Amino acid sequence: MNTIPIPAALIARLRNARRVAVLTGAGISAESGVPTFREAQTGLWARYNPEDLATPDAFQRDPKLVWEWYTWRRERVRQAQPNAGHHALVEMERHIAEFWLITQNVDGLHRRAGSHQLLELHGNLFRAKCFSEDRPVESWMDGDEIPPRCPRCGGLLRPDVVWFGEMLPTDALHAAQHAAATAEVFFSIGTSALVYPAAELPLTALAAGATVVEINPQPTPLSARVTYSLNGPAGAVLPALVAQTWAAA
Ligand code: BV8
Repeated sequence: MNTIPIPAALIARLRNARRVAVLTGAGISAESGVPTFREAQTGLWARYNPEDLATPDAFQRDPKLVWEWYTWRRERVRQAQPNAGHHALVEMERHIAEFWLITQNVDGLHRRAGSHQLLELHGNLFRAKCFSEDRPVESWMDGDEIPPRCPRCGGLLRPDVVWFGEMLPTDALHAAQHAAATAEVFFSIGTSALVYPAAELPLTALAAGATVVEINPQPTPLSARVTYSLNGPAGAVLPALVAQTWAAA
């Protein structure tokens, strides 16, 4: 656990930090067995590019196909468990006075791990809303009609996630932008830093003078600009960082 060396200056910075913000992407769920967003999809879905399916046009063209893609993803996530990276962020939250966990993920694994100060920028796989009314439904029955119908108006249900070309939930986005602008330390974990406006958040933190830390086994467009680049899987780096910062203290 402590094998991964965390820079001493970062440990000291974290120990004195009051305001910390974390942005996560699909990479933090990779070690839970949930494929990342841009990883080659498997089985039936191998022939589709996720960015072509995660759009309102794709749903209007073929609502059944898009709804079944999300059903497949819900099943994958149901079989998954939060991993050591998710749990390390729950521990980090305990040590920081003003902590925000901003996620692009729609898998709900941070909530299942026990994170509280959580902002879901792109929605959640396990919620659905009416495509016509754009209003959430409490629950739905997976029957023979796919996608299921809205109990209020009979319109088609869709996953309550943010598709490409759609606005992010305003409250969550504004809270995330404020967290990024005021954080003393900002983490970008398991994201390719390609999707906007989420990818803007670490740049906002940098511009405000925060210490910015990237955790990713691969380089990203952000890597050259961050204060610290920890090149490893989140499930190993985060527990080491939390142990070396707070357990030893
Ligand atoms: C919008 C939900 C505007 C659905 C998703 C500038 C400004 C505003 C918009 C744009 C802009 N430029 C372009 C746009 C359009 C677009 C965009 O950003 N396109 C990109 C591709 C260029 N943005 C939008 O459309 C956004 N909407 O801004 O609307 C608007 C304005 C006016 C009026 C109307 C609208 C909406 C974006 C949200 C799209 N929805 N998801 C679903 O999930 O089905 S985004 C999707 O990508 C996922 O949520 C995912 O989280 C997100 C980002 O991907 P990552 O999480 O980074 O995952 P990825 O697979 O890419 O990378 C994984 C990383 O993990 C890798 O780096 C890998 O190395 C690393 N990794 C692997 N293993 C590990 C690991 N890291 C750590 N540990 C490991 N073990």
